[in-house]
Amino acid sequence: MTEQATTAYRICPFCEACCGLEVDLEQQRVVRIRGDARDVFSNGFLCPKAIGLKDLHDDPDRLRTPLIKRDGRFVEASWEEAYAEIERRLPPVIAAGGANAVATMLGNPTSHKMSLMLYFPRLARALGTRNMFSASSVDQVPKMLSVGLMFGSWLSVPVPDIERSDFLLIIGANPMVSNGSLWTVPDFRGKAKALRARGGKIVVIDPRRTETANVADAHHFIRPGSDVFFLLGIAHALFDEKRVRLGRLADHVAGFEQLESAFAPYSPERVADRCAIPAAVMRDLARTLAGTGRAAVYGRIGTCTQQFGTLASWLIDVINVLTGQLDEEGGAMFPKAAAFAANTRGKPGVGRGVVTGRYASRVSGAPEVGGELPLTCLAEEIDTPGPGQIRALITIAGNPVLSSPNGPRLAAALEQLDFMVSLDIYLNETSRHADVILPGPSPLEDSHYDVSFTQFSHRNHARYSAPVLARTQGQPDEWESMLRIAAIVKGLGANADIDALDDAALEEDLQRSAGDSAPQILAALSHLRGAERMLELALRSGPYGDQFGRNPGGLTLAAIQAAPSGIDLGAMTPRVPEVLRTPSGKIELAPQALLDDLSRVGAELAAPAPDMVIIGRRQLRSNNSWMHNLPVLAKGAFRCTALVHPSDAQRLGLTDGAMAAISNGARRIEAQVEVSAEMMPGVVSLPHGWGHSLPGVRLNVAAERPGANLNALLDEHLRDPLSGNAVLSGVPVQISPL
Ligand SMILES: Nc1nc2c(c(=O)[nH]1)N[C@H]1C(S)=C(S)[C@@H](COP(=O)(O)OP(=O)(O)OC[C@H]3O[C@@H](n4cnc5c(=O)[nH]c(N)nc54)[C@H](O)[C@@H]3O)O[C@H]1N2
Ligand SMILES: Nc1nc2c(c(=O)[nH]1)N[C@H]1C(S)=C(S)[C@@H](COP(=O)(O)OP(=O)(O)OC[C@H]3O[C@@H](n4cnc5c(=O)[nH]c(N)nc54)[C@H](O)[C@@H]3O)O[C@H]1N2
Ligand code: SF4
Ligand SMILES: [Mo]
Repeated sequence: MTEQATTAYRICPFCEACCGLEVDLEQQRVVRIRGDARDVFSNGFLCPKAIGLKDLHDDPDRLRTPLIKRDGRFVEASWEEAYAEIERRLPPVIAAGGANAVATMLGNPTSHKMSLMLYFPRLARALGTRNMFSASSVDQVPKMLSVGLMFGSWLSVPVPDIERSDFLLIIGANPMVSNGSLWTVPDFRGKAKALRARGGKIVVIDPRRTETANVADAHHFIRPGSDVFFLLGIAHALFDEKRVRLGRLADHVAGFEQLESAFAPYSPERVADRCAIPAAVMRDLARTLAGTGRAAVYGRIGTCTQQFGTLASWLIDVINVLTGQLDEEGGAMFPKAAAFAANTRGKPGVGRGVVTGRYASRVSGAPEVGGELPLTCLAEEIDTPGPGQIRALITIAGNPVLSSPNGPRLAAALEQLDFMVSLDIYLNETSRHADVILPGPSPLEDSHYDVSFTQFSHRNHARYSAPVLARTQGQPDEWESMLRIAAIVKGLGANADIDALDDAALEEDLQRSAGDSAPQILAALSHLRGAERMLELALRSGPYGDQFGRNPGGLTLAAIQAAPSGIDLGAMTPRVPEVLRTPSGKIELAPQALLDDLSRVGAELAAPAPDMVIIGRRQLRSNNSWMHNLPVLAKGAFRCTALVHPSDAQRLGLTDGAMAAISNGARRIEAQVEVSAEMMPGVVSLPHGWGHSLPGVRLNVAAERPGANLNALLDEHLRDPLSGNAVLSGVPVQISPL
């Protein structure tokens, strides 16, 4: 080590596990990345992706200056030129078409960037458009909706208390690879091992025998898209066998009386064929969940991205309630985040709840959910002429051309826009359509606090990362870029005083939330600006905060800054009824919209299984669409393969390693076959986020092995009608050898 050697600490921004990393530096260069053994939350765990932070920072393809498209080609530009171009072209679109003529699309990395999370609402308010889209509607909106209806806020997701649990039923999730989702649980492997070592059991329900199934006690194949039947079977069995016990929650639930009759038609024996899981398995699981000590049901992507996503998400928590496992130690519990959680604000125990459908999308009439419209409606809103048509788009850390069903239609639609801005660090499949690209700083040059994932963490904690490396001259924070665009939209011009704008917005917020104490609080925050100032406000007024002096010793930003490995805030504790924000102050077990949707289930009960259906999967050395350009992750065996069961391979004439055509009506892709007994017969699995062979992108490493785009095959019209979430799982396809 040389004299200049230092160690810095950074929360990994690549997945929801949010591991604390130790970054060794020499002369402002990263020489080593390890898990931070002293991290109060992740205790030294890391996965191979973390090492990619260095490659990302050093990636010559990562954008470091804005790009402006001139005569069809991108040229490097200064920040002033880029903002000037936005000022020249965006306001006329709004003047001509109104606020809704501009759409926004928020992608997944937004949730890993404090700056984007905290300031997008400012930009959205300035724009005032209803055309807001995000990756949430190809992901977790069904869960947000079900918990919103049941518990009163969109992010009140119960998570398994894995360290004290004796039994986990994991449905449509592969935390061994994904490292957990809507469940921030670094080192799932270690925690699963510990659970089993103390005599606990894990059961996995998945159409593929996954890496998680391999560390579980049992695995059952399920016909894709049929989780709702399986869950109804379990719920039915709980009533049928008189195993329902509400325990402490009995006083805090509403709608209980309606459940038994709602589940009556779905005995395990009746749904078994439909979901391809024997009735005895469902009955046995019902018994185990109700009878063993502490247990939790957890479901993720597989249970959300299907036509009954909201119902399946709801039933998971209904079963947790009916078995007496919700809000109990070792069951499914509510985290209590140190900052930003809606379920720690306002009056405890009661609230306005959530509503949907305050407006609908113009073309398909899809209801608004959580202030957003389904991402699968974006293309039609652009390419269908008429009043209210989208004419400009701002994408923020999103790559919907690869991540959203029927990407090719969306790509064509983006070409028709009058103007497009991408806040993105790459010139990729989506940002190539932009007129201006504004790159954010590398994560190593950026500070961080997990605004979202502290709300899903299996243990409460507060951790802050200061920038590890100095920023390139002139590189603004992403919150500044968003405020600049907001200023332009408000007619204040590209050179508006950003600090003054930031102050005014915060003052307005405080006026609403703090009333008379607003000036005092503002004064107490005056040493900070931007995202840090909002963080300080949220921490100090949060559930562990110092309440601006009223709770001496409580949390402040300075306190967590002084603890580079974080502050532990303890295991989850029971929160019902305080956590609830429903108008009734109860857990709504039987929201009418969900009961009504059961009629769709009844109609589907007899639907025959198609010959072949396609599902997705995630991979350890890959992250959605955007990490295939990092050499350390891209190396090794080719991963964008279509897994098929040996019996299907034989029947369809498919050979391991050979190419196959996969088609869905007129849509067709070509992918490399991998024959694997881990697949359920009749199901093919292909990862999403590949297909880096489109012209005009600057992803030199990814282009070497571009892979196939699963979403070029999927249908943008297939949605869960309640949540608007895309159907990505269980779509019928044909496969033949090339
Ligand atoms: N068929 C199928 N499709 C799926 C899924 C599936 O399971 N199957 N999964 C869905 C899910 S769960 C998700 S979350 C979505 C993801 O969908 P998206 O969010 O649209 O896609 P990502 O691949 O995460 O792309 C992230 C983009 O952010 C950029 N980026 C990365 N870091 C930064 C940064 O710091 N600042 C800025 N401004 N930009 C940055 C990247 O360059 C990239 O363009 O995909 C969905 N699509
Ligand atoms: N390494 C890595 N980690 C990631 C990501 C990544 O791309 N790479 N992406 C991140 C993102 S954005 C998210 S949202 C999370 C997702 O986190 P997870 O939900 O854990 O992700 P997956 O690994 O896709 O697991 C989904 C599982 O559902 C199964 N499945 C598919 N269809 C069905 C079905 O109809 N029913 C049932 N029961 N199962 C089904 C699939 O076979 C798969 O094993 O992962 C995050 N973490
Ligand atoms: S598990 Fe997720 S957060 Fe942890 S090191 Fe890997 S990518 Fe980063
Ligand atoms: Mo996601």
